[in-house]
Amino acid sequence: DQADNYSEMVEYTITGIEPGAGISVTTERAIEEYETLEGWSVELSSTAAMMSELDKAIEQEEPIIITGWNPHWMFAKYPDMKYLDDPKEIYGGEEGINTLTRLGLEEENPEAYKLINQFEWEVEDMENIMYEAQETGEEVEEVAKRWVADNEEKVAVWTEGVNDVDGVEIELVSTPWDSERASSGVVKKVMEQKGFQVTVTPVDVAIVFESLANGDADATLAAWLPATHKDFYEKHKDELIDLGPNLVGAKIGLVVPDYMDIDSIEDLQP
Ligand code: PBE
Repeated sequence: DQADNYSEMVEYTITGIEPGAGISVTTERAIEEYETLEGWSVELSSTAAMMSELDKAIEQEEPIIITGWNPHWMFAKYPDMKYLDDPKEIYGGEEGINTLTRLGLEEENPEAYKLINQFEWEVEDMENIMYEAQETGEEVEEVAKRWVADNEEKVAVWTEGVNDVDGVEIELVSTPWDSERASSGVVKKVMEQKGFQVTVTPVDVAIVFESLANGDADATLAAWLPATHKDFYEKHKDELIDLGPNLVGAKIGLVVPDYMDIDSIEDLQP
């Protein structure tokens, strides 16, 4: 049947992103757990490479299965796409993006801790920054700075009760995706306005968790939980502080163009 053809046409390959991403690890697990994915593999390269494969496939109406997520601009650019059902819930349900800090930050740096703890925003906020950067070609960090200037009311809630400091250094550890460039860029700017000196270091997800656990970094705004970064979180959860979601309503999964006549990971063929 049609699903047979799709599986063969994509050469039993899911088009993925960077090997250091949570969604890459999760996809390896999906391949292990679903009988319909037996013998499949995930091609790992980069988000840009995946997006250009998607671009080509859609242009020629060919089948493609990508590792997709929200918030991202992929659904703004290609609205006719859908998540495949995931009855085993390998990719989780609704994800949040959590804020984590190293042990001891609250005691050693209460002003920073307070601000970081008060940071929360909505999918729409993050997406506005990502779309604008995508459309104008500006760096996400530049758009994030402008967002801070344009959203004084939201920012005021995060800085409420936070005293100004004089050049206190803060090391935010992050990941390289646009979503996290947006959140880290925004919080960096807000902290700088309070007198902090902020460094944002983008690294692989594993390093985000390791550097918090060993105290090299102060905090991250980039932990996708409970599913995407589950393995890393489980490994290090006793060596860090989880301040809960700074954004709710994120999602990850396998995504296909609407013209593919399948709905579930279980419609694929081994
Ligand atoms: N992502 C975007 C990342 C987190 C942010 C879903 C590609 C991942 O670790 O999979």
